[in-house]
Amino acid sequence: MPYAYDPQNVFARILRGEIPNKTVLETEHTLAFHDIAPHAPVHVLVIPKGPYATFDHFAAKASAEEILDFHRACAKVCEIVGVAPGQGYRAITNAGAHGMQEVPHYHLHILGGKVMGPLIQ
Ligand code: DGP
Repeated sequence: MPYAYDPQNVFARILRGEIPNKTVLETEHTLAFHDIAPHAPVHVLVIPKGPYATFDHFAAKASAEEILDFHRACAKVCEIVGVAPGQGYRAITNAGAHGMQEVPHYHLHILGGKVMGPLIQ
């Protein structure tokens, strides 16, 4: 089955400028902004600008340039918000129903500013 993408999802609307965001970093292929409901003192979402629904969709279909840009942007975000080099952080992504993904546009959560606790609760 081909990968599907819903262009009405909230992050697509942020990318189109229809919903405001608190931007941390913007590059050619990537946008990073503060989560609206943070789970930690630092909670940034990093998203590709392209129409990718999940991590596996992005990893399978994005260009090498997009993938490099995304990961370099993640590293830069960690530096900007002061978690690396430093005390560290957690980077996670949720995918699909079992991952309890809420917004169907691939995003990496970067969480820090406190000890994060066990991964699985
Ligand atoms: P996930 O469950 O992995 O799909 O996480 C979605 C995250 O997106 C969740 O932590 C809340 C955040 N979020 C939802 N809507 C908005 C929004 O309009 N703006 C911002 N900045 N974050 C949002």
